[in-house]
Amino acid sequence: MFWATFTLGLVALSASFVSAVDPYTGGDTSGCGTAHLFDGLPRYLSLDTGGTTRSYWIHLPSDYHPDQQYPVVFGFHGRGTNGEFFYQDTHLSMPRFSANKIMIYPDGLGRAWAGPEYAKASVEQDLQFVWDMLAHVRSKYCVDSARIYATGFSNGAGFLDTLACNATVGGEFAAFAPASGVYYTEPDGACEPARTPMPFLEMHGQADGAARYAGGRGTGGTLPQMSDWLALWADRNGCGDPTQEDSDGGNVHYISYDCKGDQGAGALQHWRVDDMAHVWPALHINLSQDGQGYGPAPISASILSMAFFDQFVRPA
Ligand SMILES: *[C@@H]1O[C@H](CO)[C@@H](O)[C@H](O)[C@H]1NC(C)=O
Ligand SMILES: CC(=O)N[C@H]1CO[C@H](CO)[C@@H](O)[C@@H]1O
Repeated sequence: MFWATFTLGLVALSASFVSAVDPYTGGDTSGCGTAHLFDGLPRYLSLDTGGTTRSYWIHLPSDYHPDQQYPVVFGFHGRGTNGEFFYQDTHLSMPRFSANKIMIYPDGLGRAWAGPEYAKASVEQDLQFVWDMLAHVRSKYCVDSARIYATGFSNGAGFLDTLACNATVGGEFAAFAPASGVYYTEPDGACEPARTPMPFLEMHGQADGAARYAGGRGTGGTLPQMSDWLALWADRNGCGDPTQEDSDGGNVHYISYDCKGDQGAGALQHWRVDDMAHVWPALHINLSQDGQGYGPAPISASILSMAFFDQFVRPA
């Protein structure tokens, strides 16, 4: 089966990439050594950030060990929903996706993330929220600061681009995996990523009516064409020419770039699915697919994003 082969391939690759790089060893580990209740169950936390109370869900592995440093994955929801919807829709907390990771599902202010015109928070406020969540999580839980990642859907995916373009806050992350993103803050002349490359895996449907592949006017401003978005990150990441593999009878196109740096191999990847609508891609119909009248997708964003993250660390 295509998926089994592909996933095994990634696992084989990941060992060689990671060993070639010295991982970052800084970062607050004061949250290590404390046992918690509710391991393996979602927990709702709140914090003060810039004078506002904001909230997020956290999910620890069911066999959480207080002295083990865990990778952390943030999942940013789409517009009009919240962190709880995102984890229910993506199933990302299930052990088959994230057995060894701490999952974080933040709530957007007014159910949206900064960047588009409809957002309630400014870019500065939402970046500050991410910064403050990181400090909050590290002070309570045992975090491997070389392995902090972010995924998201639609408006939440678009926010990952904004995050990666900010050297201070985005620099805390090792890789990004947006699905069906609305990249309203691109092209951003002020995009100053912390490192080259900032690894990105993007998944997008060509039949997406909300985050249109061809770009143009969206509900929150002007969207870039996806080909232009890819070219921007290929340039920022110092990538060479891409390779393309087509599958599923020509419906699925996998585009991969090798870029600059020790972790440059595959540091920019894109899955284009011709018949796919505005959904979180999943092999079994989930809530976002059901809402769009779209059936099972030929790719799984929950599998692909986690496998992508396992290939990258924040370097020393
Ligand atoms: C990044 O975001 C923070 C928080 O909004 C801001 O203070 C900072 O100026 C931004 N830019 C850079 C380059 O870090
Ligand atoms: C409505 C819903 O959530 N449907 C499915 C989403 O996908 C998972 C598997 O990844 C199914 O278990 C759900 O039933």
